[in-house]
Amino acid sequence: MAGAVLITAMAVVLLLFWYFTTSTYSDGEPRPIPHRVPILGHAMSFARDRRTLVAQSIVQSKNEPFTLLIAGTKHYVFNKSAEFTEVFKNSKTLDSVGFLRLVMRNLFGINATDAEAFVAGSVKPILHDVNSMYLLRNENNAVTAVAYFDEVRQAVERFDKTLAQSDTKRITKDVLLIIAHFQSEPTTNAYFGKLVLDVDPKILDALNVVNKYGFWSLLFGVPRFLAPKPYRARDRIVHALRILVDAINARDGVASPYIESRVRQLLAHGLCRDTVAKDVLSVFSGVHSNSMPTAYCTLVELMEHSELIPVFRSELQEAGYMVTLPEDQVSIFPDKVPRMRSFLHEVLRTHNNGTAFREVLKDTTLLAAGRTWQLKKGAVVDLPNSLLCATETIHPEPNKFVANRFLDKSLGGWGENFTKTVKPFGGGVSFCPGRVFAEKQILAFLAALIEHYDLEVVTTPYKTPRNSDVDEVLWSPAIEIEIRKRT
Ligand code: HEM
Ligand SMILES: *[C@@H]1O[C@H](CO)[C@@H](O)[C@H](O)[C@H]1NC(C)=O
Ligand SMILES: *[C@@H]1O[C@H](CO)[C@@H](O)[C@H](O)[C@H]1NC(C)=O
Ligand SMILES: *[C@@H]1O[C@H](CO)[C@@H](O)[C@H](O)[C@H]1NC(C)=O
Ligand SMILES: CC(=O)N[C@H]1CO[C@H](CO)[C@@H](O)[C@@H]1O
Repeated sequence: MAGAVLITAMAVVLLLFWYFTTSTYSDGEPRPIPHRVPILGHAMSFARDRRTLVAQSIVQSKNEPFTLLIAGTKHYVFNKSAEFTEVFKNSKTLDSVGFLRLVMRNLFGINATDAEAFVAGSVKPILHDVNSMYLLRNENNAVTAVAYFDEVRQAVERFDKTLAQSDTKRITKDVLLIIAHFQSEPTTNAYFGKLVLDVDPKILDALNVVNKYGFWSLLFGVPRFLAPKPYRARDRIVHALRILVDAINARDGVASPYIESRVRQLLAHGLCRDTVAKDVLSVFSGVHSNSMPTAYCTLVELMEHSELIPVFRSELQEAGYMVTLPEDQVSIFPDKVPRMRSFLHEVLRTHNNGTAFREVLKDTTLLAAGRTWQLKKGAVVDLPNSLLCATETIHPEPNKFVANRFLDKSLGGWGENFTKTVKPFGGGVSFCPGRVFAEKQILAFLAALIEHYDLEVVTTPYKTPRNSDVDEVLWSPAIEIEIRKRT
């Protein structure tokens, strides 16, 4: 009897709780997708497989924007290009400040006061200006690009020596290690100077540990004793970068003009060296954590479409790659290799797994694609780029890998424009400022490999990673490639 009363009482409490915590929706909001579990809503399926959940919801809502309740927060999901553009434009009230705060504090370990200055205070404009000035302005961007092309050349020379000394004149190497040697180490030297790899030759391995074991646990603030590995790896990187900050503070010519300027401005602004080292960590992660997995997918896709290797080689020959000095290669990458460039963007499109987030800071009226939406303060806007990449009306035959999709029609391609449509680099105020370098970085890496070497995958069978998220690539089974000098 007492048991029955208790159960009834509990049921009443639960129902009241549910009633008071169930979100209500006004007419102008995107329609909610019904869920069974109160408050948590779609949280479980969102965590398990976001792509499928969103795709099913789109079908259910007949291609209209919709709302998913996730752990008590409304997520408005849009997937039309015009809606993306409008959301990006409303950057005053639709902003990712909360997410960025989490990134600065938890992922990079910057203290609360300083993190606030980075995401919303006086440091924000400094970073915006230094990024625009050095990463986006052509003449400045070219300085680091040239340093990188020369580092790639040196990496080829070093590898040639090792190859010549080997008995069989062939070396089998894991794809991750190929990228470390021909792309990530050259990038590290070009941006941060030789000092960093001198101080810690294993610093890139430490970044892989952070990305493989720690990205989500660090981001969500899992305590150190539960995830000691990524915390230790992060400390190790910050330690090396702290030495770099000291060196930049003491003398000229230690790192690229971009990094030197960034570090000096932050120090002059009064930030302590520890915080500045952690800011350099954010750039260190920025130059590697998206480019490395993209290069990985690009190389593996090229192995699968090996008929393209001769096509790319003749494009490179026509561009004069082998007779062009590193300081003149900015004229080649990306403009003189349109076929390789189209291929890279098709890899980005087909392996894109990203969602851009914006928090609704104030009630906002959004006018997009001929409709008006009321977005309520406290909700989150989700822009799943990965779905845009798979939309038929934007990219005909979206499930087909078309190497020439982004090649001009006059050159026999499909003539799609990646800057208009594909959004692997995000958009709006957080549009990746590294995108100009990223293209040069990956194209020059690929060019050096195919021009100097014959490559053959020796792992059978092997599986191309489904997406170019860094953790996906680091967790996927190793692929080995045999490398021989091209004759
Ligand atoms: C294929 C390579 C790359 C991809 C796909 C990529 C993608 C992205 C995306 C999607 C964002 C925006 C995140 C958001 O909206 O919250 C971003 C931000 C950023 N990226 Fe990249 N990135 C790449 C390479 C690079 C490189 C090489 C650099 C540096 C040279 C770089 C530097 C940055 C920085 C500094 C930000 C932060 C911008 C800000 O919020 O102010 N990225 N990247
Ligand atoms: C939204 O995404 C789905 C992919 O799941 C696609 O079929 C649909 O056409 C997209 N709608 C628009 C308007 O982009
Ligand atoms: C955070 O670091 C700054 C130096 O960059 C220091 O002045 C400040 O006191 C620190 N704040 C906290 C809360 O530890
Ligand atoms: C592609 O689209 C972008 C942005 O809309 C535009 O600036 C650029 O000129 C276009 N390129 C071509 C080749 O149409
Ligand atoms: C947003 C998105 O598309 N996420 C997907 C990324 O890839 C993993 C597995 O490869 C999926 O489970 C996610 O849904």
